[in-house]
Amino acid sequence: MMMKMSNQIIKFAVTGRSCTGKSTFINLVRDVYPGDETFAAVGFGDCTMIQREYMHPRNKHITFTDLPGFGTDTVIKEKFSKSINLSVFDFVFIFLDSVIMDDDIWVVIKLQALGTPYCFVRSKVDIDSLNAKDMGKTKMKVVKEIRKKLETKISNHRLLKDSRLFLISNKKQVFYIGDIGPLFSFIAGKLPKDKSNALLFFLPILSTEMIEKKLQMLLERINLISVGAAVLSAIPVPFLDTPINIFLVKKEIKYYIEIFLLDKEHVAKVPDVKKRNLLEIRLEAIVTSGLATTAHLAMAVLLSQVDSLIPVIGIAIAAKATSVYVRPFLSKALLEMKYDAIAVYEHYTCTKH
Ligand SMILES: Nc1nc2c(ncn2[C@@H]2O[C@H](COP(=O)(O)OP(=O)(O)OP(=O)(O)O)[C@@H](O)[C@H]2O)c(=O)[nH]1
Ligand SMILES: [Mg+2]
Repeated sequence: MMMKMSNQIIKFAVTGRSCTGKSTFINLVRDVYPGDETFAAVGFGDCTMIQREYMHPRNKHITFTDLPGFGTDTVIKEKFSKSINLSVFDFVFIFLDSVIMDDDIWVVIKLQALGTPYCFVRSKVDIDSLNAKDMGKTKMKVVKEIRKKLETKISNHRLLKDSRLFLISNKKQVFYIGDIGPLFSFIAGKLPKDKSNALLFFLPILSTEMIEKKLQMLLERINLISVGAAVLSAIPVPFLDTPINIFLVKKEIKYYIEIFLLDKEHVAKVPDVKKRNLLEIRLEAIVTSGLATTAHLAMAVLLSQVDSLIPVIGIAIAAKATSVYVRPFLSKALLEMKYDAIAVYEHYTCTKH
């Protein structure tokens, strides 16, 4: 499963008018910051002049191609058309300004002909929200109005009417205003299952909804890992303390830490993170004792004896027992880590403020 995930090739492209936040978005979804090697330059318009592919820092098969902003004097449609092959992409984001321009429609027609999924994105809703007060409106009202205006335009247009629109902010602190969660749920629905799982695995946590989605994906994985552990332990060895089980479970816990951003750096400043102890080098000891408390000790002794006495019966029982103990241990760890992930997310995005 893990192998499958890291081998999935997913090619995204981001296109749209200049200065609509494309490069900023590409940095956001890869969780890279100024100074990082693959940080995409952002600016004040006409910033990205040539097509460039940016790899996900933890998975080189997931790429985001930053296309030059069109609709400016320097980047004309014909040039775009000649030098850019839209057919290679799995999904295309079309970034909008406050209005939909002919160039945007032109790209949609191209993508529809190719059968490539796409959506419109309008970024910078945080700026609109900030201005809301001056207009005597609430933040939510302003966002609603922008949505209504653009959606009316989309639904009234013969070629655009099935297109989806997402309003987002590229600023992490104000995610709670926009549609960043629904945007990625939409994309996941447009990709084949293996690709959408890979995306869920490698995307940074951009919303609490995403934490829930990651959790569901990981719970599905537990069935596989516990079956995997069971199959491995069916080689007649005492089941509970086999190094293979511990190794697998430890590896799985390490994935959770990575996916839920519970690594040392992220949790350092966050209060109330319960699973902090999992970060220590004692991970193996924690996993071993965790599994031992889940298992009923007398049962364990009995089973390991059966195992050596009657190998065939032993194999079946030991395999079953392992999956019975690994599954609850991992599910419990995962559920606890979910709450920690929410605490970390809220700490860094200030959703409570
Ligand atoms: N407040 C706010 N600023 C944003 C947001 N997205 C982008 N910006 C800012 O908008 C400016 C333009 O962003 P870029 O990411 O360079 O835009 P681009 O679409 O890549 O522009 P070109 O490369 O010229 O086509 C930068 O100053 C960004 O910091 C957002 O969601 N909120
Ligand atoms: Mg750019």
